[in-house]
Amino acid sequence: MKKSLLISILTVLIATTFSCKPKPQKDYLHETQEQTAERMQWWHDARFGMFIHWGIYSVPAGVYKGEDIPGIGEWIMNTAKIPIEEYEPYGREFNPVGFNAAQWVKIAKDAGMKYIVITSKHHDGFSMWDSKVSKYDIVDFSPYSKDVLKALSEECRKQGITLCFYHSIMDWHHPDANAGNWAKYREEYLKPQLKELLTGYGKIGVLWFDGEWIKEWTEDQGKDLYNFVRNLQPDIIINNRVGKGRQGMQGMNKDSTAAGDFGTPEQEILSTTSPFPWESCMTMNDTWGYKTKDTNWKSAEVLIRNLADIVSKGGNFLLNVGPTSEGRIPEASVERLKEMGDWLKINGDAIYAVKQLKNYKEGDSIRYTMSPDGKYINALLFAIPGKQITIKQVKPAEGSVIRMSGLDTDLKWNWDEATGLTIEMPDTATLPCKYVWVVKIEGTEI
Ligand code: FHN
Repeated sequence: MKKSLLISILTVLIATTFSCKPKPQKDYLHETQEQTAERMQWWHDARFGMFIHWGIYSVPAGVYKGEDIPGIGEWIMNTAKIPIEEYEPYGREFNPVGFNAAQWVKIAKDAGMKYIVITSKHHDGFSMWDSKVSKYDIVDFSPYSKDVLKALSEECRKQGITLCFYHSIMDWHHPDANAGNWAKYREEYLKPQLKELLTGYGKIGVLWFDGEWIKEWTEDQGKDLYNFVRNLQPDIIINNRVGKGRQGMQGMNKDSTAAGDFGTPEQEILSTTSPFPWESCMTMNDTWGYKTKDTNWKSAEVLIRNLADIVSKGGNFLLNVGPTSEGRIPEASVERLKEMGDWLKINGDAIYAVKQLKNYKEGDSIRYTMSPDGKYINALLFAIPGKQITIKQVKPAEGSVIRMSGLDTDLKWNWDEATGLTIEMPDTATLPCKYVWVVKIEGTEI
């Protein structure tokens, strides 16, 4: 090749590679309903995910200067009014030598969870990965010095779990995260950090924003951030806290123009179904970040019923664990997750990838879901009050085989127009699980 030609090719290559012109952003805010549905299918099918609130707030674990600080653990800096110089030393102490990514992912997987959403940065501003635009991170600031998000991303890939990031827009530590310097913080810190997370850890399922209620943040900035994130990972799903649409803890949007792909009820479950996708996030005790003294655990029974209730209303359940500063998921959480996993091994058919019925419940103690092919209706029973149950909202197909999940005996049944469908229940001693029992009926909704 001639020298002059080689020089021209090299010049073009260098010019295109190092061009200062930013690539024009694609607008993802107006995709079609089909495009959105296709992008979100895996998430709708998944139904159950693990939320992980983990950061240097697990060091004080709810106690400051010997005093128990009320409220949620990850807010201790704010609640106890700890100045930055007194809070930073928790980062110097943070040394989670017991952290084992393989074990964490396995706990989620055995619980029947399909995705993990972990705090990359919470409101206290401490980054849980090796950020290039900050020294206030687990690698540069803490004795542990390892990138836990890297370890988790590799393990999630190995074990077939989708990794997702929680990221706080608000930041109590960064000097520019205030009204005067907000634009600088946003462009030179928030976005570069997100770019690191979205380019260094493989495919991320969901970007779960939070801290959007501060006055500096606007819906326009939210829409810009939505596009920024999707331009880096076009298939990613983004919650509605990217913008200003959410109405408090109820979590759903004020109007249909708000940015974000799903609503985020917090510590509550919608009272009915919604045409807009939603995910209910919830703690197992009363805190997101670890607190030594919070032992107010919900029972496995409550958690399993919550899952059934949420799924019958078309939502997802994002259930939180708050690991300790040593890197361990509290045993009480592990026990409950194990029970949920055992229940899902038997009854997962009534949870994963199911469709909604027109009427998701009958009375207070029956919830319904439908198999993906629409052939079966699952009645999720919160109680078995007698030897038989009668339900009015399902008409069985002729000759339908009706069974309880986990048992391979056919249940006797009778249907008539006036009384409905009466099904004989198995003997209590033979019930395959606890708390919620699934009866699978080939039939249609009335
Ligand atoms: O302030 C946070 C809180 O610490 C926690 O992260 C929850 C999880 O949804 N969200 C915020 C409050 O809405």
